[in-house]
Amino acid sequence: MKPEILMMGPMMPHVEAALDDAYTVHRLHEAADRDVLLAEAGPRIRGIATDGHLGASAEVMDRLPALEVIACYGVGTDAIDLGHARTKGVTVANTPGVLNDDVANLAVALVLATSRHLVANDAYVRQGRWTAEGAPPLSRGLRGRKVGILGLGRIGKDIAEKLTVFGCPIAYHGRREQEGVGYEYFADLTEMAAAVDFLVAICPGGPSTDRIVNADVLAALGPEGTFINVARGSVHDETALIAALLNGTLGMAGLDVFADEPRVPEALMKMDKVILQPHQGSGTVETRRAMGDLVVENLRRHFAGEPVATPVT
Ligand code: A2R
Repeated sequence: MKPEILMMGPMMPHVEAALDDAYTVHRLHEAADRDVLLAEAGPRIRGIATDGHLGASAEVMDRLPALEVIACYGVGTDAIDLGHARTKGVTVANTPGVLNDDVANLAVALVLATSRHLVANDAYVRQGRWTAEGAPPLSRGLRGRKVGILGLGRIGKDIAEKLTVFGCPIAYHGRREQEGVGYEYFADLTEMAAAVDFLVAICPGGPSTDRIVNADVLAALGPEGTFINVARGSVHDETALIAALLNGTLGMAGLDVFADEPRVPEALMKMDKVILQPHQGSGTVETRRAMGDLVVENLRRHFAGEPVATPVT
């Protein structure tokens, strides 16, 4: 008999096909009545396939007394109640590593696009302003402009390496200084913001980083500074961010993540000193396929009695 698993939302077709092949899959998003599905199939469900947005709440876990494993499509596990999973002895796996390159590339793209006014200048051409008004205001170069990375982990290190090639000195902030890392360390985030031209957030979401980029940090970054967030929308204080951009105490922003996705505040949509992306850090065909393969592999390993490839510890 195939093990039974719960799918929290739609997944890539190749992932759904592989999971259908190996398991009896209960699709929560397709259930006419979720309560009925959980009441009927809940006691037999041994695994959850989810993503970084849908996660897995304590409430859902409690409806699944035979739950053994949660496989998350994404590296961020802030939507999964990890403490509850631990208490229940449930293994949690995510998809770290395979998305580093593309998330880092998007961060670099946002650094380049903000500094060179890429989106505003595109509009400038399309609106006929180049012919009507002449050349637009000059943008800024990158060489020598310092980048502070909030969260120098797997992805953060890739961002640092890529931006070094552009001639950017790198600094970082985390809860501790890392051994063997040559970049300048700041124990205080506000102090780092005051010392850099770009602040790039790539730390996990969750309570410990909730609105860590607050009004003080943004003010320290300053009118010539740019804030880039490819981490989680919970990491910045969105009200403070909008205020700082509106009153000019912050220069620019490049945002791939928002406090209440997919809703983006109207105020941000109206500003041309902000570049907006619909949470696409890992959103390439290649990376999403690799993430999907890893979800399938983690579940396969678990049900074969092997340790998952990428456990969340
Ligand atoms: O604090 P440290 O030294 O453990 O450094 C980690 C840092 N970090 C924090 N920094 C400041 N305040 C915090 N409360 C805090 N918590 C964690 O974030 C570490 O350098 C970095 C996370 O690195 P990794 O665990 O290797 O994660 P990865 O794969 O780079 O992904 C980062 C995040 C995901 O959690 C998603 O939210 C997003 O990228 O896609």
